[in-house]
Amino acid sequence: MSDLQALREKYLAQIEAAEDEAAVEKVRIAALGKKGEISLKMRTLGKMSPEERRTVGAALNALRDEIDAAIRARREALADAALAKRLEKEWLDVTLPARPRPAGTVHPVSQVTEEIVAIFAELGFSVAEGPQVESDWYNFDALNIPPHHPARQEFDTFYMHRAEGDDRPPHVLRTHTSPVQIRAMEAHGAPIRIIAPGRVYRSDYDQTHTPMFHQVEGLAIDRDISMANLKWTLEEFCRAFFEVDHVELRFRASHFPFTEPSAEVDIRCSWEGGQLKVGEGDDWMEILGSGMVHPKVLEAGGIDPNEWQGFAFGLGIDRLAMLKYGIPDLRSFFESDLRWLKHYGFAALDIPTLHGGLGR
Ligand code: 2U9
Repeated sequence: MSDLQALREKYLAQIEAAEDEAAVEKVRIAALGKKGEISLKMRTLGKMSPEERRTVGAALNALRDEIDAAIRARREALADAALAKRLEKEWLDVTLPARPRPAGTVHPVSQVTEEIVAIFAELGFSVAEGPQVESDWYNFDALNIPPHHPARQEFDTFYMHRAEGDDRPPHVLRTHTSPVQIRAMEAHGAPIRIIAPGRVYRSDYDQTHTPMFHQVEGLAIDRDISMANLKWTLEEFCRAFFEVDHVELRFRASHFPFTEPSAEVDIRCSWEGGQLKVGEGDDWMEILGSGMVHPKVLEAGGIDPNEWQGFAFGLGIDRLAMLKYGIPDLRSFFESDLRWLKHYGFAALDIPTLHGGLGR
């Protein structure tokens, strides 16, 4: 039995001293492998007397189990140590801020368009869109601006080139989004409540004019719509857009070919220290044009003016963006200067809603 004790001590010491998996395996083979020392000893049991076999067999089994358990424990310890060593090198600091990624911004015109759409959606208006190249009928005639009417000159229109002999009707870059509303009237009839935001074009360029700019026009047609509905709608719009509880609007008689009567709308404001405040003060600022849709325009859209009437309005999105966000020069809007876009642009997730707040 004392040689078993010697074997036990020898192998347990070797297992303890094994520095890696290969060394452990070597010990396992030497002790418990097919030709291992303990396996060979087990084979000698057959030649023993039953008495001896029982005691030596039990002792050998116990020794084999003990060495097997020691090998397993050593393997586990080596694996734990290797993992600990790896983790020491491979740790991550999950508290580090993410690497900054260059992110684009939402242009103020897009942001303000979304703000306006959100407000009018709440008031029951749908968004309508249409082509930017229009026939002169949709852009002018249908809006009660016949050929040779002086208003055609006022619009500084861009005409599309037509080759000699091309007998298609003249086409223009739309000078307002009104043709979108004519098309919507044709397609859906009355009643209708829409806004038409989009790009429009006029040949003009200075600090407050660019040849391409953005408009929103609105149209509400029903059986008994009046200027009172127009006034309430525009007041609600201004309160929501400028984010103030109180606004005061002033309607000044004006003239547009497509509305009768027509009014330009001013909002009460102050300009203290160059800062615009809406709803208070002694100044008035013109913000939009409006009126009751001219019967001839209803007719052009296929709507019977004896049965239906409605209001319309138009406003410049770019100018509203300048006013709301304090942007001084309109021309800078379309220069694609990345520093300007970074400064005045909006975060992509800053989506305007009435409940979540419209602006910054
Ligand atoms: C239809 C009928 C009537 C739209 C209107 C205005 C008055 C107006 C200007 C505001 C600033 C253009 O961008 S701007 O220069 N617009 O003053 N627009 S009424 O009237 C319509 C539109 C469509 C079928």
